[in-house]
Amino acid sequence: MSSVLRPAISGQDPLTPGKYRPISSHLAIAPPVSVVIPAMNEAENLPYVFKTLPDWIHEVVLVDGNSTDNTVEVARELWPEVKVVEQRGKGKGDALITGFGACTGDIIVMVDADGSADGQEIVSYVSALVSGADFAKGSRFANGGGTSDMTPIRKLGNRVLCAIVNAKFGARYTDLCYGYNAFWRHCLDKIDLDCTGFEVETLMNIRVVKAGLRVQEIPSHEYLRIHGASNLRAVRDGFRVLKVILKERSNRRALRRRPHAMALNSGQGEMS
Ligand SMILES: Nc1nc2c(ncn2[C@@H]2O[C@H](COP(=O)(O)OP(=O)(O)OP(=O)(O)O)[C@@H](O)[C@H]2O)c(=O)[nH]1
Ligand SMILES: [Mg+2]
Repeated sequence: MSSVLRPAISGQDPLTPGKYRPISSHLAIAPPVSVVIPAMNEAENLPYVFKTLPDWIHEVVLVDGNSTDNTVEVARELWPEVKVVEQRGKGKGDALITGFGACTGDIIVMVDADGSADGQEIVSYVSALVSGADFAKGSRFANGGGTSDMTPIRKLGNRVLCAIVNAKFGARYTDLCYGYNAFWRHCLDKIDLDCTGFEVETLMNIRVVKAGLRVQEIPSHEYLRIHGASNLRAVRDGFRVLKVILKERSNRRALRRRPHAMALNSGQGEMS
């Protein structure tokens, strides 16, 4: 009689199940998960944010944007192991890039600090990643998603900008400017982020497509900001997003005109 050896899963020894941690009643995972929270004067909202975070998270990285309230103290009180990073530059994009650099997990999840994101959804994002996606992109407009926070003007702007990205980059997104996303850390090497403001999510969404990464949308519900005022200015930030789209588009054209550069780029992923 011949014995059948089970293949190792992702290079792990299947006989050491202790490496796998349960993240739901039906799923256990091995990769450590880091959660990055950009926060500027969000002390009042942090109790709601931390309350929803699952206890199987490997680490929480809070990027403080020079808050003048007690954001950092409250975070430390609520999650004593929190890794606090002080932001040197300005803007949400700058904060996220700083936070990503401080993460030690294999999977990184981006969560806003205003109470609009439900940490219980993280399991859906992580499930998609361990099932084969490179980038799990939250969507308020995919079936099952929703928003209690967006004004009609923001919805319209997001829809138009999303349609432009789909048309110009061959994406099939249902949402564009949404801050709840997750990805394998190796994606950062392929998207080389370089922006400072709220356009960061758009830049990520465009670059993952350009890099040929596997993107899966995750239906997500955005709740109302609980306390405090929005840092986003719809018209100003809408134009910043448009500027990023046009810049990424012209970079792509420039690459097409330079076959040598195109060949080098295609080694990192296929441009659609
Ligand atoms: N560290 C840091 N965090 C920021 C900065 N700007 C915004 N944030 C955080 O980024 C997240 C999203 O910002 P919001 O002001 O909620 O923007 P929004 O979600 O588009 O708008 P509303 O939810 O409608 O208020 C929040 O957690 C903010 O605290 C910044 O310059 N530095
Ligand atoms: Mg918000």
